[in-house]
Amino acid sequence: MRIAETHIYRHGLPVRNGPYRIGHSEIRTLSTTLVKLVADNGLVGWGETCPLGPTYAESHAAGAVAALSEMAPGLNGAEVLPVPLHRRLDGLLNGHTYAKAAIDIAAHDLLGKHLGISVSDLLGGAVTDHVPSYYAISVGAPDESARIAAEKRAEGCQRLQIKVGGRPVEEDIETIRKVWEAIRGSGMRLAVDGNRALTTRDALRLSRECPDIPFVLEQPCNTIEDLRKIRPQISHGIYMDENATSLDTAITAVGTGLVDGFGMKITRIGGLHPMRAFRDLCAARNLPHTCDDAWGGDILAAACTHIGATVAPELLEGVWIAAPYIEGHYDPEKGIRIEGGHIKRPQGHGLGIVPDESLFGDPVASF
Ligand code: 0XW
Ligand code: MG
Repeated sequence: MRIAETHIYRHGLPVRNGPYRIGHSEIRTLSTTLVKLVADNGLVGWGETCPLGPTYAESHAAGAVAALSEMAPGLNGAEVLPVPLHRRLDGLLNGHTYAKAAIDIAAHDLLGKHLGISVSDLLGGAVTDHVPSYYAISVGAPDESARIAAEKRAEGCQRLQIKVGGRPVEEDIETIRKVWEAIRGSGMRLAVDGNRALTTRDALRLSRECPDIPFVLEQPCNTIEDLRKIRPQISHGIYMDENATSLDTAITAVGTGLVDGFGMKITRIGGLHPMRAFRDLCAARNLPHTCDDAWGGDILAAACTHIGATVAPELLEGVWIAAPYIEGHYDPEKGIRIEGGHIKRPQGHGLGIVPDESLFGDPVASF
């Protein structure tokens, strides 16, 4: 099976009950980019990439369209098999993994449909149909954060992530303490995510002033050097997120014992094919990790859920999806939803969803 057509769409995703606040930014609306691959046998596969605005990572919505438009002419006739496809993509454009990921995801959707199996089967096989999710609490007032934490506890959520940074560290510490009081004894796991916004000074203070609270500190500071500096000085586990921009970086972080786990995004590492290798790298060193993306609708949510379903349950820190912040679904019937803190693994071939493409309007580019 080979690629015959590539179509690129842009679609607005206003943030429901926004803004979504993280250390460096406040998000009110996002623009996602969708890719439709049409194969020479007429089958269709969908992919998506949705940067979390222009400052979260080295990616942005217009950049996704430009990168995809740069690669698309060279995709006609390409085999829809991950290894040769990634080699072709790398021969068409250096880097830009967040754009290549949209093609990778569409290719997995196509291949699953062609073979009559799900994407999780393509990735080695699911170990659950009931994939745990987790909830990220925006940077907010301590009491409001604690109220949300109690609400998520009541909903059966198994893990919470508290966003910190971009304000006096005393407020972060008060928020962490109040959230902990709301979930203590529930068995819920806790991450404190700085999204690169904390100085090493404040990361150290936050850890030292909460020695009794068993959270992991996720990407507290901006650089890998910062993580190296604080690593020997704190007792809390450290997870890498934004710094893990490639398998190469992840291998070094794992091999040097710099981290205790990861928050990992499929589009940042380049798609489901490299994400599978990352999953197996973490399994080899018994390192927990998430299977997330920065944002995105049902296509990215399905992709994250499929790979998440293949992770050893004791290592899966959950699948974060943006569904709670998005009005409606691309697939009104099989859209990806969180129920009781879990996501049902999509059934059916490929991604297991059928986007209503009338939502996306006309393609911004077709090849
Ligand atoms: C919680 N997430 C997976 C979703 C937001 O994009 C931020 C991200 C994170 O952990 O940094
Ligand atoms: Mg994170």
